Amino acid sequence: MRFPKRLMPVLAVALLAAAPSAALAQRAGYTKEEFVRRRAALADRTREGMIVLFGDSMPQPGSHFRQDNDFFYLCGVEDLNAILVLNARTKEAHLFLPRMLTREEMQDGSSILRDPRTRENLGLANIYDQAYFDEFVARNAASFAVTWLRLGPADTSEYDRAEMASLAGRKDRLHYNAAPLINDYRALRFRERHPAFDIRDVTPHLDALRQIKSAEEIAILRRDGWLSAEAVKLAMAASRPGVFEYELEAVALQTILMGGARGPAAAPIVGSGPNSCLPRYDKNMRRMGDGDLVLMDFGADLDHLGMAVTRTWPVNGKFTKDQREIYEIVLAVEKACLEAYRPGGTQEDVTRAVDRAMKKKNLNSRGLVGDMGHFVGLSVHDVGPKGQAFREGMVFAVEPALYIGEKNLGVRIEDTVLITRNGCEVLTKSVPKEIDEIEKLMAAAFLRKAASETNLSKTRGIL
Ligand SMILES: [Mn+2]
Repeated sequence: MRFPKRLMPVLAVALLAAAPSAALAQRAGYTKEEFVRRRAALADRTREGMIVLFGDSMPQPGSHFRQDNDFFYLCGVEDLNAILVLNARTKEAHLFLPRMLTREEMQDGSSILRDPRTRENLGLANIYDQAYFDEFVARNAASFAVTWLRLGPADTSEYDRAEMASLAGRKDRLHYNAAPLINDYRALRFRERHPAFDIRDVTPHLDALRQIKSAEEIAILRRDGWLSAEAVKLAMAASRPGVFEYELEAVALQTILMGGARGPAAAPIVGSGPNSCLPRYDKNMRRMGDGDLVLMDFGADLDHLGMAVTRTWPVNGKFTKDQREIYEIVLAVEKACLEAYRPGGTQEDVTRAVDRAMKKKNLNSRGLVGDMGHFVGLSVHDVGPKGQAFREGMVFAVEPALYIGEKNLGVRIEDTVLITRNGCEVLTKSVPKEIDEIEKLMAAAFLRKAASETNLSKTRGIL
């Protein structure tokens, strides 16, 4: 039996009353054209076949729903359980969404499926009820003969694909946990249902596109860099002996939320005293003592883009001789790294710059740990092939560190930089890192406790 093709899709959309689309309003920093350009660029790379990408299906407990990075990158849709199909030849994009029950709509508000402007708003060819997906594939089997799925792991706001895969490996050490990740399961299901299709991996193409930031992304990243730096600066000003680590986290969180961020991009790290030597410590429950150093690693999730900035400072506002010595080494190394971040530069150039900086101080770089750099974008540890030369539009976090456990003395200094035409722009520069600047800021804060409240008003409504 043959149905007329054009009647099949359940396009109730046009018949229903217009409802404001919350999902679109959230994307303050992006235009429709941005998503159209991204899809066209992906289609240009894959050239043939259909690209199928599934959106996230579960809300994150205790926080706002945050869409899968690759899915968001291609269409900006924040609804649950969406599927995007992109025809690589015609560049037409089709979105599949679940039809919500009346009861769900009364509680969550209606989805963009209800909004007759959605197709136009998102530059899509069609919006279909999700229930039509398998039939759509079957009807267009010739176009799907080559199908591009994401066969690599999904990244998150905090972890890149490789980290997600290794966390899954850790989870599966206990065989009772060994269920496949949802992304792998979907690829298996699709392959099982369509054994004749030539299934290819779209992940490397997504990674290649995501590593070069667009003008719209750069504008958001600049705001995010300033906002995240301001958050750490205010936490610095709020530090004094007797204050708990989580109080600094609270100051930073308030700052970014007031600036329109949806939350932190990664779990905030505030490690004082012995905790400053644990690179990934994020319990943040210790009361900070006189004479301790505190290390804070923080970044906002603003318009779906992350940020990374780390500073280390003395809780009482004054560096001791030991602290100063270690801090100056890490600071010299960080500055040397930043010099090497320019178009055409490589990781080897960064290593050489670090060696030169260390030699100047009659030290070798053996004690230095931590990544010299990682991509930043939709994820704080963003995707992208490692080991290439730096190119304009790439964004990196630079984060040398020294941890001296026996002295409870860990120092990390991290800035996020954008590679520009002839060097790099430090997006997180507004939080001090020079010793005298830090000491001055903290002395002023001690004198004027109200400083943090006054400064906080600067971050309001920056969107
Ligand atoms: Mn980092």
